[in-house]
Amino acid sequence: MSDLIARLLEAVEFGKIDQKSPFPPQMRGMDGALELTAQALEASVSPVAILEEALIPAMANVGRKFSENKVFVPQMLMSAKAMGVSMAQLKPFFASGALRKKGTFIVGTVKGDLHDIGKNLVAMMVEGGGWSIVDLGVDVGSDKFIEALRNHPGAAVGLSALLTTTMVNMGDIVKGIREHAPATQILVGGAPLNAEFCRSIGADYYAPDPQTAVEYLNRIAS
Ligand code: B1M
Repeated sequence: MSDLIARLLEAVEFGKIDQKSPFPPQMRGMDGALELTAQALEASVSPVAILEEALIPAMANVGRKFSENKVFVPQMLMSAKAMGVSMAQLKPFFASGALRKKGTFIVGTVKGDLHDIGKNLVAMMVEGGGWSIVDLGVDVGSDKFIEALRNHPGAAVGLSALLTTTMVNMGDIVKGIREHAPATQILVGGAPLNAEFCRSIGADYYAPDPQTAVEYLNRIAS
C-alpha cells in the first residue's frame, strides 16, 4: 500500500477533514482527507484504488470500532465528512459517462435512515455508467419516490438502507411504487441486505455494491 493511501485511510478513519481542521487533536496541523486525496490523484494513484484501498476500508474500521464502543456517533460523523471531501474530488473521474444517457435512475436512502455515503457512491458510479441521476437524498418515503416517478416515467429506482431497523421500510416503498407503476425496475442495496430479503419485499434486484448496480442497470437498458 502506498504511503499516501495509508495516510488517507488513517485521515478518514480518524475524521481528519483537512489540514486546518482541529479534529482529531493528535493530528493537528497534519494533512487531512482533502489534501491527501489531491496529492494521491496528483501522484496518479487511481480513483478506484483511493476508493477501495483507503476510503471504504477506513469506514469499515470506523464501523468495527463503533461496534466495540471505541468510537461514538460524533467520530463517525467526522469520518463521514472526511470521506465526503475525498469523494467530491473523485466524482469527476467516475461521472464522465457517455453523452447519450441510457435512462434515468432515481435513488434515495429509505425512510428513517440518514446514511448516505454508500448511496452517493452508487449514484456517482451509475452516473459514470451513462445514466441521468435523480438523487432524492436521505429519509425518503414512498411518496417522494412516486412523485419522482411521475416526473420521470419509466425510470429505474434504487433504494439504499444501512440499518436493520430501516431496511424493513423498503417493503412499503416497493409496494407503493408497484401500485403506481408496476413495471418499475427496483434495485436495493446496503450492508444489512441480501438477495433473499430483496425477493421477500418484491424488489427486482439486490446489488451488493455500486459496480453490480451499474451492470444490472446496463443489462436492463440494452
Ligand atoms: Co451509522 N451505523 N448509525 N452512522 N454507520 C452503521 C451502519 C453500523 C453498522 C455501525 C455499527 O454498529 N457497527 C450501525 C447499524 C447497525 C445495524 O442496524 N445493523 C449504525 C448505527 C447503529 C447508527 C445509529 C443508530 C447510531 C446511533 O445514533 N446510536 C445512527 C442512525 C442514524 C439514522 O440513520 N437514523 C447512525 C448514524 C451514523 C452517522 C450519521 C454518524 C454516520 C452516517 C453519515 C453519512 O452517511 N452521511 C454513520 C456512519 C458513518 C456509519 C458507518 C461507520 C459507515 C457507513 C458508511 O458510510 N460506509 C457504519 C458502519 C459500517 O458500515 N461498517 C454505520 C461506507 C459506505 C461506502 O458503505 O454505506 O455500506 P455502505 O455502502 C456500500 C454497500 O452497502 C453498497 O454499496 C456501497 C459501496 O460498497 N450499497 C448499495 C449501499 N447502498 C446501496 C444501494 C444500491 C446498491 C448498493 O442500490 C440502490
